[in-house]
Amino acid sequence: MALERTFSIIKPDATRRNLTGKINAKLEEAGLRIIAQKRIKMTKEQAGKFYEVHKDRPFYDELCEFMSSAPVVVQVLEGENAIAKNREVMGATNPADAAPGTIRAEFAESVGENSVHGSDAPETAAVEIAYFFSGTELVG
Ligand code: YYY
Ligand code: MG
Repeated sequence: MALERTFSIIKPDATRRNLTGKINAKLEEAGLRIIAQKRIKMTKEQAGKFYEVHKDRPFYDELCEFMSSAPVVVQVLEGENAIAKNREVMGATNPADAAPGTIRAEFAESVGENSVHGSDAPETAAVEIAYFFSGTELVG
């Protein structure tokens, strides 16, 4: 398979606990290359648009509050099968179900405050990357 790109966020619970480096080490050890990265603070509106697909879910408002509560690190990851590989290294959404050694198993605090986001498909990866980065910021 050719190189693929995916979008990742190190979430507020993780930046608060100073875990950016530890999470990046896990991504890199899994063979993912961080080809773009920046630390930003999202507005609630920005988080709301990013997570619009979940707008009718009961956790939506809390999720948008949380994602705008502290800085996040937005990233583009590149590698063979990067979307699936990142989902694998992230672990399950609920840390109680996440496989040992995964980012969420080691660092997530709860299903809501679960340390990382990762795109789930090529179409969402493309949209999510373009939401935060311009083409010239991606240095593969
Ligand atoms: O892709 P992933 O982050 O693993 O899960 P999603 O089902 O896309 O949900 C996005 C986000 O919403 C999740 O990371 C935490 C939050 N959330 C929640 O707070 N409570 C749930 N029951 C499900 C998801
Ligand atoms: Mg998702």
